[in-house]
Amino acid sequence: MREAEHAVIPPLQVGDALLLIDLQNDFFPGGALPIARAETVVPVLNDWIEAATAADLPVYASRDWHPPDHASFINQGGQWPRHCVQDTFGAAFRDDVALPPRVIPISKGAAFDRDAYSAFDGTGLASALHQRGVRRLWVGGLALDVCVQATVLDALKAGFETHLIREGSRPVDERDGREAVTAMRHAGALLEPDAPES
Ligand code: VGL
Ligand code: ZN
Repeated sequence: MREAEHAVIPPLQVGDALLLIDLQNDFFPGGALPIARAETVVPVLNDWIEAATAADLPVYASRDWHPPDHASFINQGGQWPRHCVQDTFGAAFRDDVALPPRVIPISKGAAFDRDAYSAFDGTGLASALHQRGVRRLWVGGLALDVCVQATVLDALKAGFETHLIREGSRPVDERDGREAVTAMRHAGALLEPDAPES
C-alpha cells in the first residue's frame, strides 16, 4: 500500500502564522454552498496545523457567520444561497479539520446589511496580527476565488508576507480560481509550493 502523501512544509519560525479560511460544513459537499473537491484540502491543512502547532505558532480560523436573513442571500437580493447561518450545523467548522485547542476564531459577515469576504474585513485582524508580531502568513481554505482571494489581497495590503497554500484551497469556479491565483501573484503573494505561471 502506498503511504499517504504529506504536504511539503517549509521551515516555520517565530513571526509566522497560519490563517485558515471558512472550513465550514456548508462549503463542503452536501452543504448549502458546496465547493467541488473541498474535502481534498483537509489532509493538506491538517499537516499545516500540525506543523504550526509543533512550532508553537498561532493558528487563526475564519468563519462566515451570517444572520438568518443576510444581505448576501438570494432571498434578500444577494448572490448566494442561504449558508453559514450563525449557530447552525452548516456554519460549524468541519469536524475532520484538526483545529488546535488554542485556535483563534475570526467571525466575519455578521453585519445584516453587507457581506465580508476577507477575514480582515471589519474584524480587526490586521492589528491583532501586528500586535502579536506576525510578519508572515500562510493562507488556505475556502473558497479560493472568493474569501481566500479577498483575504490574501488584504493581507498583502496590510504589509504581511503572504503565502497561498495552493493545495489547501479550492474554488467555487475553476476558471475564477485560476484567475484568482494570477491576481494574488501579481499583487505579491507567494505560492506554496511555488509553481510556474499558468
Ligand atoms: C464564501 C461565498 C459566500 C467563501 C462566503 O467563504 O468563500 N463564498 N460567502
Ligand atoms: Zn457568505
